[in-house]
Amino acid sequence: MNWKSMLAPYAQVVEELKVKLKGIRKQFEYESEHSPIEFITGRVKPVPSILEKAENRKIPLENIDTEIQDIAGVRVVCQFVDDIYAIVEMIRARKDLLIVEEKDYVSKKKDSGYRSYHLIIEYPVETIDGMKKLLAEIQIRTLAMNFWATNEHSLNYKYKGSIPADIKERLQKAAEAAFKLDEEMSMIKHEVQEAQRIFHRK
Ligand code: 0O2
Repeated sequence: MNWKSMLAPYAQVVEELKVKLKGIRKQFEYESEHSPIEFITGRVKPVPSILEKAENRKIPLENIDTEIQDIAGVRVVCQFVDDIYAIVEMIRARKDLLIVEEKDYVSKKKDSGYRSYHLIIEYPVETIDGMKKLLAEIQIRTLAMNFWATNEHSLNYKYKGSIPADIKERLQKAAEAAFKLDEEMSMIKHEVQEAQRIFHRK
């Protein structure tokens, strides 16, 4: 497998999605309105992670482009839980991509404690061999959810997927605390947004 040439269009998808999502953030900024987007990151899944996922799920290499949906991944991080749904609606209304699957781990967390909203999209990208429709995953989450997921991801890496029970318990508690933080911040959302508008105009 020539990984470099296989992954090049995915890198293009990540870059294009980042530009487009950053465009949304900029437009809100110019309007001096609260932007539902705090920051955006993106990555192409590293080859060892693609191979590991393919092996764990018994996916033949020739099928990875259709069966591994997050080779191209973009993450949108927001301040408030409501912002997540606002972004989902904005993405739903777009004509330059198609949502093929939605996973709402915001209202229904995963057993690990993980919360995030996942959209699997089909995105048309122009390549030297013509247009290709590739799958990509957009993860949308709050700053608190992101903090939790980043730490849990590091621990999972350290313990190779088998986090000790006592740490798992702490993580569950931390997930609850992050959830509570999001709930509390939602209660004073308008205050915070007004303060930030004043700050932004200065
Ligand atoms: P990496 O290193 O981020 O690329 P499914 O078949 O739907 O059950 P699938 O296809 O893995 O599972 O999709 P899912 O559940 O939507 O998860 C895809 C990605 O979401 C993961 O990619 C993580 O980025 C993130 N994610 C899902 N569950 C968790 C979790 O419990 N903790 C953390 N920290 N992240 C999670 P990868 O490939 O696992 O990892």
